[in-house]
Amino acid sequence: MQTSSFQCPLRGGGCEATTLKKVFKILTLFGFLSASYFGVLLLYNGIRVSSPLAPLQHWGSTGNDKLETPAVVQQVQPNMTTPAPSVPRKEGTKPTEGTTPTEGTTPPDRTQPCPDDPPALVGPLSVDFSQKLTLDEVRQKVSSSLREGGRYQPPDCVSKHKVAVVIPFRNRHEHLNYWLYYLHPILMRQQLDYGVYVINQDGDGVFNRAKLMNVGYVEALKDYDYNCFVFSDIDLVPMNDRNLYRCFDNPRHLAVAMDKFNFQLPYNNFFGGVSSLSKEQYLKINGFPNTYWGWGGEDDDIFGRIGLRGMSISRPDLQTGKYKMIKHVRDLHNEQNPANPGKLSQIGGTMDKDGFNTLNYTVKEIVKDILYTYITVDVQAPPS
Ligand SMILES: [Mn+2]
Repeated sequence: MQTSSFQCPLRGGGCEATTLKKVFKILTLFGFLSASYFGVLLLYNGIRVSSPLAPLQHWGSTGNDKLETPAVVQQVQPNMTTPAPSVPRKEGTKPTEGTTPTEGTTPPDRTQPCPDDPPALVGPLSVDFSQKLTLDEVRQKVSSSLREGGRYQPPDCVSKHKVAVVIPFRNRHEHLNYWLYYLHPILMRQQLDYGVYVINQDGDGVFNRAKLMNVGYVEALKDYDYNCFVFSDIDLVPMNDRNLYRCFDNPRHLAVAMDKFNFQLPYNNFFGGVSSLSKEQYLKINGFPNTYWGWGGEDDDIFGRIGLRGMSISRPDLQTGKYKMIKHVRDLHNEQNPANPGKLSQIGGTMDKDGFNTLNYTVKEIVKDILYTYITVDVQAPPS
């Protein structure tokens, strides 16, 4: 028998159990069919987008690359205040030729040198650290054109800037995610032939930023014939992609206008944050001091070395050189060292006795991620 609380939906109220059942069956069948249809559609799209090969094959061919722009592009695009009319879209997200192109695609022409002025640059960028990013999210968003170890080469020209970006590091994974998320697309638009080296100080001893940078220099050169080194703090993201992460006729100070210093140089000789030195410039000053344990002084020492070797400092203007710093509390085991400032007057005597030629350390582990090369190193730090 029918249960009576049921209300007949049909006009006229002629609801018979059998009619209802039929209607219900048809509806169920229809629902099921459409669900499966959508399921298949979704699956198909999902596979196509996430397949690493798809964009590669696609970009290998010339011309019509408008249809299948991978998800990466849209994700990176909103960070630019200057909406970049199709140019960065094309340049900024091209994958490298690094992975062997699959059959049937014409390899990109890599015989031409890249132009001095990278065409895809957009200028001011909006940088925002309010939303947390996981490493996986960053991988999904920016890694499609990278090679293992955080390596990249422009797909369509030969870059003369073979840049190792060296980041002294300990316990700042959250910052690293932001850094990778913002910097990779910028460095790609700058058409650099680059690799990212995160030099992680092992243990809880006193931190030594300059020594880790020396380690990065040596270890990066074991990978590739880099001719330029950019040394960057993990928490500094440029707000303008025209701030070029390359080397110049003189050592370059890039972080000239940090938000924490009200977008000004804190003092004239400031060389902290982000800097670049060619291989020759680096060797000319015997690299960096290894003896600045704890916070402070090492950047001033490097500035002193540069002057004593007759070089000057190159800098971008204050607009181009804007940086946003990720806010943080002072790290453990990186206290300000009162011994450091006193060493600055001695640089003339110490430069040749403390630096590249006296560097010693032990590599504990090298991990190659798609986004970076992560080198954990024992720098023989004094206990803190
Ligand atoms: Mn900082």
